[in-house]
Amino acid sequence: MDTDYFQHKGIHFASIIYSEERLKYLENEFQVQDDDVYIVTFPKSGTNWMIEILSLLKTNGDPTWCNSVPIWLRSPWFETLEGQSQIKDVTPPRVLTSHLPFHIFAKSFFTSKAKIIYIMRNPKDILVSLFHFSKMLCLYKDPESFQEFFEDFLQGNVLYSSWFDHVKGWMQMKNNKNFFYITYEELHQDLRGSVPKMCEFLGKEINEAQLDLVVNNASFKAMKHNKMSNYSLLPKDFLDQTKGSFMRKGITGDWKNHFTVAQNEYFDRFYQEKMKDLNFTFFWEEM
Ligand code: PPS
Repeated sequence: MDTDYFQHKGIHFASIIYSEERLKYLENEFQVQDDDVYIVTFPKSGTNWMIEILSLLKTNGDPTWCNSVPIWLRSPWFETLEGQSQIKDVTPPRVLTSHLPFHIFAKSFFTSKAKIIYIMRNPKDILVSLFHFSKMLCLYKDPESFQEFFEDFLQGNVLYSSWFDHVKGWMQMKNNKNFFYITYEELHQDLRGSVPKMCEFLGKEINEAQLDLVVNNASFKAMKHNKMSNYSLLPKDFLDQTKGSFMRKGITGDWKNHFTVAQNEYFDRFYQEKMKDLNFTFFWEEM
């Protein structure tokens, strides 16, 4: 990690879009509202996909809002410096987005009626997605090699640090009624079947025609072509999409095209060791 990063309570942040002061404020003073919904993820888990789904649910599937307002204004990033002013402009009920780990999330959430939707993804695919993303995003040093990035990811030497700790931290909430978890892989396999589960959690009623609209308008193809959702409105010096695409492949199992047999075996050993005390079988482990 280079000098533009700082550590806050063991987690790596980039000074350009975060500050220690704001992180402390969010943890200790920010007032979560009872009707807030937070989309929480480790980076590259399907965060923006979920923002699009929830945006469409808000409009009963009508894509006008998604097609006219940038995704980061529909659901501002909770902990970024820019998010600070954007959150103030959101009309309640707010849907806010965060990559924060459990141990530094807003304390006021835990005494509120607000809800969290936590999305997880096979960490092998996250690693690959983040590797490509880090070549485009100014917050990252261009990785020297896939092998170097592979090791950095396992050691938590990336923004937001360890995927393993993030998931283990948040999954402590798995039996809490205000916490809903789902995987990228489940969304990918059956979006039409997954959306009603989210609606039930959110207390949202939706008919079949509206469900069709949500599913169609939140598809990879629709989002890739929507300039409000594909981050093409961001300046090139922040996100350089001549080096790749934010909406890159949108598939499961792309790690198979990147990992060597040795890297895969090493990853599996590392994963088993790190996750053994969680006692939980993830959807991608059964695929
Ligand atoms: S970020 O930067 O952390 O906010 O990224 P995040 O949105 O969490 O994850 C980006 C990956 O999600 C894929 N994506 C989708 N896949 C399928 N369907 C839809 N609609 C969709 N929207 C986003 C996106 O392509 C990134 O994954 P990769 O593997 O890089 O393609």
